[in-house]
Amino acid sequence: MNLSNEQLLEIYEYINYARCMGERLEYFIKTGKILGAIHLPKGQEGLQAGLIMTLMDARKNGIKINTNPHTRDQALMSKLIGLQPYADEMLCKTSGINGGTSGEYHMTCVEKGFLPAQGVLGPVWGQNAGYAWALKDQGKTNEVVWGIYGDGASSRGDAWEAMNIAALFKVPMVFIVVNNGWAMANPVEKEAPVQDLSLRAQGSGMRGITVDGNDPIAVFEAMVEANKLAMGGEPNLVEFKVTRWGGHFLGDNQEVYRDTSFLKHLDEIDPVLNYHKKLLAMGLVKQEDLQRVHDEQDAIILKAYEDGMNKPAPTVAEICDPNKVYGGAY
Ligand SMILES: Cc1ncc(C[n+]2csc(CCOP(=O)(O)OP(=O)(O)O)c2C)c(N)n1
Ligand SMILES: [Mg+2]
Repeated sequence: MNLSNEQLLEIYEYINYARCMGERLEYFIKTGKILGAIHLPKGQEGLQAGLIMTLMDARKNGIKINTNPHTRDQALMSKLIGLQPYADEMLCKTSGINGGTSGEYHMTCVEKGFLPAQGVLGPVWGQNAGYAWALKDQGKTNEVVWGIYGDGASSRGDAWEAMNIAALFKVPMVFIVVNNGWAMANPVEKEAPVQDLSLRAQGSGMRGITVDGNDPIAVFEAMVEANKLAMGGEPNLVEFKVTRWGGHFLGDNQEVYRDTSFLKHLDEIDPVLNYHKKLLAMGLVKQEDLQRVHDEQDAIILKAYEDGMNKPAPTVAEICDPNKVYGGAY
């Protein structure tokens, strides 16, 4: 697929957006504005940019993406449902997408394609496959489901059952495995006997491919193809290999279980920097503009959070209202 200069620059915007999203999350957690255990996306921005590009491209072509973004997909989440309802929800405000009751992990908006997640990792792929099956039954041919899981979550037994059912009934679903090599403090070598988790698709007769998740262009190209196959009755799996720079969540001291010497050489592996280098070499961007574009994206995110700050929070009665809790947040 030959991408136009406009498309390459669109990806440039999204990769900067993803980086700024992570930086601002860290800032607002450390300043006490966002509460809870947040899983930072740092290092996984190439994947975010490629997925967002695919989402936007699908929308232009009248295709609806339904997905349950995984913990580190904050940039994708906000593009899926809109930045302001996303930021307000993160700040626990009534104007948030779920009235300030869901927190990051349980955000849901089926109308906008944000499917419910679960605190228990494993069953969500099954729910996703069921949703895709319903789409097929209802003749909704312009919709597809992305089931996004990490290497750890995709190693659960329920995940295999979901792949089997999806393949058997040829539902429009793409299984996405974000392989960052770690499930909390557990390395992928201790949870999987194979190097490429895409091999698992073969057990259900599905196509499985492994893609460099640091390269947003490769992600976009792989996902456009994966969507096409899935919507044509060939559910399939795409594994994206990425690097988790930090601990499992902010506050997790990964030094005690992981060799972090790679952090001294981030210049070599930083997906944002590498994408910048690519566009610089192509003459599409100029060195002196890089900081400005970063700052533009940062200003958009910062404004959303600042606007959200002064909005009202739900009352205790609202938070505890079971109709709201189970009606909005999963
Ligand atoms: C069934 C189950 N076991 C354990 C947990 C605790 N837990 C939450 S996130 C996580 C690690 C997930 O790792 P992975 O799927 O690789 O995603 P990543 O955090 O690397 O993005 C674990 C073990 C859980 N939520 N559910
Ligand atoms: Mg992982």
